[in-house]
Amino acid sequence: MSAKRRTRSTKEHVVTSYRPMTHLQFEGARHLHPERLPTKQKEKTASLRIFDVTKNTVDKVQPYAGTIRRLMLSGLKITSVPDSLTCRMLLLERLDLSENMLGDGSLPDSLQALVNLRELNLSGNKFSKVPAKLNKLKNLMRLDVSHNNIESLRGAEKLRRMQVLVVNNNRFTVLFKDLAQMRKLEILDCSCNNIREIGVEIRNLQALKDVNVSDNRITVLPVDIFKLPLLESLKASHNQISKVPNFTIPPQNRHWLSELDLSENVINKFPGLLLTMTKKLYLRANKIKALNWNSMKNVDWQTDQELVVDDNPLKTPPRDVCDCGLKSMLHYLKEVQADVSVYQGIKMFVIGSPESGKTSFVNSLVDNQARLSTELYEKSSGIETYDVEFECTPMSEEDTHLRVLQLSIWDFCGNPFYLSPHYLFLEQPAIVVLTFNMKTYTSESFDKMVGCWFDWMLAKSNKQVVLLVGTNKDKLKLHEAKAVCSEVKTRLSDYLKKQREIIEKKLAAIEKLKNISPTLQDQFKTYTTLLQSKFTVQSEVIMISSAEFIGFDIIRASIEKLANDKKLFPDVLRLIPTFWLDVENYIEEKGSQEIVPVMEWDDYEKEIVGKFGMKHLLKMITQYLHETGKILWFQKYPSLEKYVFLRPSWLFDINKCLFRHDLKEKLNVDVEDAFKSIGINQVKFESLKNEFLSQGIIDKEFLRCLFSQLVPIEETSNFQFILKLLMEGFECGYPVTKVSRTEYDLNVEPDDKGNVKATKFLLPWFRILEEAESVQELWQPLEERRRLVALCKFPKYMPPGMFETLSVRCHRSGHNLRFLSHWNRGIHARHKTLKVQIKISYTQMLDSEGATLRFEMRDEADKDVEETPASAMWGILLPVLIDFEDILQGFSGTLVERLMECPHCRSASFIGEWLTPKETQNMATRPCEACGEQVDTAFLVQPREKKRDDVLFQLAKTRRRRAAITTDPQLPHAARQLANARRVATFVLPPPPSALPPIIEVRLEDNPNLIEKEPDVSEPVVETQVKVKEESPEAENDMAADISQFLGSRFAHMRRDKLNRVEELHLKMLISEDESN
Ligand SMILES: Nc1nc2c(ncn2[C@@H]2O[C@H](COP(=O)(O)OP(=O)(O)OP(=O)(O)O)[C@@H](O)[C@H]2O)c(=O)[nH]1
Ligand SMILES: [Mg+2]
Repeated sequence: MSAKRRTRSTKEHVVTSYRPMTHLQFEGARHLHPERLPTKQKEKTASLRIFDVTKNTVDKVQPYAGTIRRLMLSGLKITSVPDSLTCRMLLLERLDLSENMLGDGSLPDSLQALVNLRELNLSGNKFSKVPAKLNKLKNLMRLDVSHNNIESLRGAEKLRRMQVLVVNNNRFTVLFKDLAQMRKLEILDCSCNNIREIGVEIRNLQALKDVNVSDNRITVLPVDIFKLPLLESLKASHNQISKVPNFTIPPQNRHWLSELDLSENVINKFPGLLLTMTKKLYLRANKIKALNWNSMKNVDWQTDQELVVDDNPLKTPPRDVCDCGLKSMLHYLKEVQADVSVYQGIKMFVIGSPESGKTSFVNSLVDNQARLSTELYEKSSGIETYDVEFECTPMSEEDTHLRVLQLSIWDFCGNPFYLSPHYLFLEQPAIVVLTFNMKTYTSESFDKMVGCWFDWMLAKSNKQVVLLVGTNKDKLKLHEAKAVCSEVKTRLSDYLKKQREIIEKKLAAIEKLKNISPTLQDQFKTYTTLLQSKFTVQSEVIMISSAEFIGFDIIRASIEKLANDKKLFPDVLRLIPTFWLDVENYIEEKGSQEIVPVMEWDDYEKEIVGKFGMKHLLKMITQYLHETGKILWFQKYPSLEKYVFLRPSWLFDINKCLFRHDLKEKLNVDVEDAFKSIGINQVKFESLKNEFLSQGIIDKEFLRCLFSQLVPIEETSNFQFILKLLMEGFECGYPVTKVSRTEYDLNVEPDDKGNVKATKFLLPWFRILEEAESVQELWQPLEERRRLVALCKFPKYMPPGMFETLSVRCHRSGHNLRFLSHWNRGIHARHKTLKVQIKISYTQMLDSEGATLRFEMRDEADKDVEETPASAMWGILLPVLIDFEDILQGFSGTLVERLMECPHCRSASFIGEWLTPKETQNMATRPCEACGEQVDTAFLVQPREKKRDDVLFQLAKTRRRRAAITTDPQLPHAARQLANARRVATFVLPPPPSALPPIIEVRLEDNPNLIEKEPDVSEPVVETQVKVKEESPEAENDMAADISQFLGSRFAHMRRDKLNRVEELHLKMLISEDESN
């Protein structure tokens, strides 16, 4: 786009003209063209074109100088602009100095004074820098510095009014950083440079309409560019773009691009999504092998859209089909699609320490080529998802059936901030890839790079399937990399051994006891389950390099092998009925259309069943969609089970608005006009921001600003819905009110109608305050009063976020607590009716990663009148404990011990029996093992009354728990209710048969014969074998048969995994009880 060199070098004269001139450079900018200036303004404009710059000419111009608005000096071979020329041209609006021999320092100082200058053309000169004076030209709107040798825009970066910027054919390597302030920029041409990336700053450039970044070295197109609301044309051909982001744009922000040119790049996956937003899509000369129906099915057949895919190694559709245009491609793909089988896919979570190479790994895997993430805009936050399809290797040579594994890859940001929010998503079935950087690995860093991630994963559940991946192989010699991997392997097996030892010790301690209470039994059962570690770690560390694309064939093979493992993933790769796929497509489409793609279950059920019928299959299909990452449905979380998230990425985006490690930096923004319309100016924004960052208290309006990208600021009802979802569904916080400048009341009382109207919310995750002195002032005087103390000890690891969730639950009205203080590790509250204070806090153990959570109640009643009875305290404590147990249910891999403190010596010497308190309840006192004192059991277990049942029953009812797993009619009423409340099965055996022999041996064995008898039971079934010692062999046989019959009726049809050491233990107990009789 070089301007024509004007070589007419006449020495003639000065020409002044009132005719507006055509303006080649700004061809694209029609709306800015001088021709389109309001007529009045146009008439007044005086243009001056000079064909000669001898002193004589300049002198002649002087008299006009004060009135000249346009000065054209192009193609005059001038090497410097005389100061005298511009010094008096104060009205100058346009200055054209193109096609000269100007270089750095050749512009006059007087240029700075041209406050009216709107347009400056310096193209085709010899500048190596932008003239520093330009920043002073505050009104400059159009700047052309193309065809120079400029490397950076420094010197012009402050020109906030810039609308058209032409910098093509220079030596820029970085540009976007310097554009950050040009929020009015509409046209940007930076083609033919060495620019490597389109920086995050593009987000600021919301006015952009026309962008040309072709002929650079760009490798990735950021999502943000597609989110620009006014973008019409994007030219990005002749770059090294390998990937087009897989993004979703809320429907209200979607608009059509008239043209998108991605020709001559290295894109290997057909970016079908772009067809839903582009009239003309050019993908010529890339590396695309196939177009797929899924990404094109939403294209409107009637439109005159254009798709150009010439010069790609395309296999489907065949070339002749492509040559006939988009419609023929659509026809072809639709037909082919009809006989393609679809198999169930799987999720793959990629976790690991920050900068361990997760995103690079994922990108390389997705793109099937080396891809390093670049620091600027690919630094992760939250979760990013990608979909990949792998063709599975045929099972045998005859197997001609092509099976495709659909992998939904979730790239988790490694920042420790996310450990808590990401727990929600860490679920089976999935393959977990744990990455660590082999180059920076040292023996000392094992815990930090690998160990802590196992702690994190296994706390949630020990059923994890893990691939260990060492990255950065290119930076090490082979023997070094191998040494690192073998060390990691050894350390990991030591780590797991240690984990086992801890549990085994606990088990041994219980087994030694003479009396095994139901609580201990329960603990025993949990420990045993933990011991039967179901998680699978690939035996060898896979070494990869995302820089050189090494090791990815092994990764693919390992993924395929795991996905094919029916024991680990029984449903993966099963054939999906077409009916399910219809539902899937329908939901996917719906999800992409809704601004808030969340449905409440009842509506969802009504809609899907109304359309497709088959009500009885709905849960199964929904579960399938959830397991394959198409939707999110947290059916294990009572507060969330009623919501179906039709588009997972939407939830991740919502999370990213608030839960992000770099929130502080992200909040350094200028407020938009839209915010001002709801009364938030910059000053207010700053003060609300500070309130949030320092107190963890977020204002509703501030939250609205944070979400404005996803929910337009005027959409109040959508915002209210999200707010409810966050506070009630996700239990992120609770309402508070501001009392004075520095004080808050942490309790908002409902109005007469029971509605809570709140404008501020406390989010415990952001509450960084330490315990205040005021807490001790109220707490300390009660030191010697009646107390009830329950403890939850986590000997190994307390999963992050537990306390925060608990604190939100404790705040619920059902608990009747009035919060007095809430700090980073604790809450302090008073009961609303009883005179009791409660403090819940946790302390990290100094010598290990373990922690102790302490629930302490202290009586505050007037001592002389009447002390608060222990039973009343239990009435407050028990619901809190049960709430906590409910949270623990989601962390089946977490080792936790429940204890009660001795009211005398204050050591945690009693087992916490709040779940199964039968035994101690029968006693009046119990001796403390630490001090020997007899302790009133009222302080150790909740009183044995119907009341306890009621508490549990109420809790179970209000939380709408699912039915109990067990339906054993022999289970006593209270136990059954408890089981209901906790959603676990409890086994209660009837009394033993009257005459048990003195010594017996019970062996529980897998019996393969039984499997044959019951073909539908896939797990080995257990048979009991009983040996008895009696006087005569006949008597032994008879007795053994009796016992077998009794035990057999209990266990014969029980699956191996259900029958564990608890039952064995139970049998032992029965026997020993009988012995003692
Ligand atoms: N040479 C080399 N560099 C790598 C490799 N993998 C990652 N890197 C570089 O390491 C840095 C971090 O990589 P990322 O992939 O962003 O790391 P991450 O684990 O996603 O980081 P977070 O998302 O912030 O937790 C980047 O600068 C990458 O270019 C590799 O295999 N070889
Ligand atoms: Mg990352």
